[in-house]
Amino acid sequence: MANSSYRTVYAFAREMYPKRIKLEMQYGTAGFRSKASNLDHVMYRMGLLAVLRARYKKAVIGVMITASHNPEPDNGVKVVDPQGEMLEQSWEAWATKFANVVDEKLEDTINELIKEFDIGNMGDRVEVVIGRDTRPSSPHLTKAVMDGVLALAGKPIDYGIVTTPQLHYFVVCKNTNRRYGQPTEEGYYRKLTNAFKKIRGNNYTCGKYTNKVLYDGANGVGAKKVKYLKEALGESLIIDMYNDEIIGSGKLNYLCGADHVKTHQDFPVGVPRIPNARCCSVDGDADRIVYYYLDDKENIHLLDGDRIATLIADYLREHLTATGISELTIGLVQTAYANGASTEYITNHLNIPVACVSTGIKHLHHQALTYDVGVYFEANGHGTVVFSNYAKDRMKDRVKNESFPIQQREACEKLLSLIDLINETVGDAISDMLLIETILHAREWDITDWEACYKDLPNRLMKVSVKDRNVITTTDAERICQTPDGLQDEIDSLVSRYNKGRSFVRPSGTEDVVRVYAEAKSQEEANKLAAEVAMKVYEMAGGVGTAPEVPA
Ligand code: 16G
Ligand code: MG
Repeated sequence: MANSSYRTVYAFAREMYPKRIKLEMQYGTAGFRSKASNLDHVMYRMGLLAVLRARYKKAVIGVMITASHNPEPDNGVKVVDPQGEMLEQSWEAWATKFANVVDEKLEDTINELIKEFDIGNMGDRVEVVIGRDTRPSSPHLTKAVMDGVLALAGKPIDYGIVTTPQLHYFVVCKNTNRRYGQPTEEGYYRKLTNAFKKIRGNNYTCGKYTNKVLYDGANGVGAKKVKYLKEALGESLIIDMYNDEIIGSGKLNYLCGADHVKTHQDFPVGVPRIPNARCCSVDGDADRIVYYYLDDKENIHLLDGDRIATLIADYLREHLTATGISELTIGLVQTAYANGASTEYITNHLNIPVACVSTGIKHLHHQALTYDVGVYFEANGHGTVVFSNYAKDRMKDRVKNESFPIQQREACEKLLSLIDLINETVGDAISDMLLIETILHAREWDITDWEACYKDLPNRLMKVSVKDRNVITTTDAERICQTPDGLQDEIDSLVSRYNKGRSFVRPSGTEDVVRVYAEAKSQEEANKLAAEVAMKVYEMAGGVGTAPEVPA
């Protein structure tokens, strides 16, 4: 299409999505998030941006409409790059610019980007695949994205309601010419369940492991999708589903879901309180998962992303060693939120190198790619494993080569099946659950055996409202605060008074607050340290509203 005609189309479409609000939006760690009613023009403009990105990369681009664990009136959007990664950082700034520019300047901004990246072929019918979660606002916002795609003569493909990781998977399938799998929901379930059944065999229970899990679907897409999975799994894993009231119930993430359980260390509503039963919760777009159980005294025991990472890394390392391919490297990636006890356990007991990076999946994923087997998890339960092509090829070669010992060839075969079970494109609650269940089954463990690996240090998370959260800047993977001047010295001095104390502060990427994390030997000490640090932030970084309360 000639430039003049695409302009006519999009100028017409633009009228349908005028920018009515002044609110400045920022493309953050998880794209744009806001009240759904603020997002019409943003969605339309992300449709435009996705087409330009697809033309620039000469590949299929994804757009996911979701606000993850946020409450139902919110919504959001993020752009998925060709290999399933989050949108490249330099384009985040363009996304922000697109979202905020006044209507009259939109066309100029588009042209600026076309010029900057020398995007010549404005007639290419590039594909943009679009998915959405179960929020009532999502169909309407999908239409806005699709109109944006059409306005620049791209080809929108609407996958309807899917999990965020499913959308990442579709993008990668399409961009690898289906080598990664079939770009359909059915293809996704088939790939995961075939691998799961192959690895676990017909022995459904093993030692202390039982093949039943209580599953909290957060009243979202994770509940809807697990229904299909249950059918495909049959008796091999019995998933007792709770919190599956879906569209328009207003209950999405409400007092349930992975974020609620992790943040409040609180057992979700809707799940039966059965002592020692293995439970898991996913979040509103099913890219996070945490496990937990209630003990006989009804105390909740949480097995979060750190536990999941150690369980997986230990198991993979064992198999990797068994392959006999000695040059393959394994590493584990965490953020500063990882419990100090987990880092100590991985380093000193598992002997696996640990890297610490800034919060946000793109940072973890990127670092994980530097290993042949890169395990990454945030403490909140978002993570996966990535394998290098080199590792995959070496293992495939060894399976076929009969001159290697049978044990080595079997270890390679097992790892290759595990790779099929894992959604390498992004953290995926459903795939992670199947992987965790596979490992617990292989270990013949119940959930308390898993918990017994190490003991978490008590910790506390707080937030502080400040006038401008950007006055806080950090370095060293967010562990050191650079500004405001002197704040880090104050934190150091507070921390030094506590046994096993550790604390850091960072501006949130998704909410207008500063987050404070603290851990120490006892819960009382962790609470006190967090409150003291929060108070320093309040005093030195322009706190607003009520000051944090510091226990005596
Ligand atoms: C987003 C990130 C998540 C991170 C969280 C931190 C992705 C896909 N999601 O949800 O990884 O843990 O933000 O939120 O990157 P915060 O900046 O508000 O603490
Ligand atoms: Mg999520």
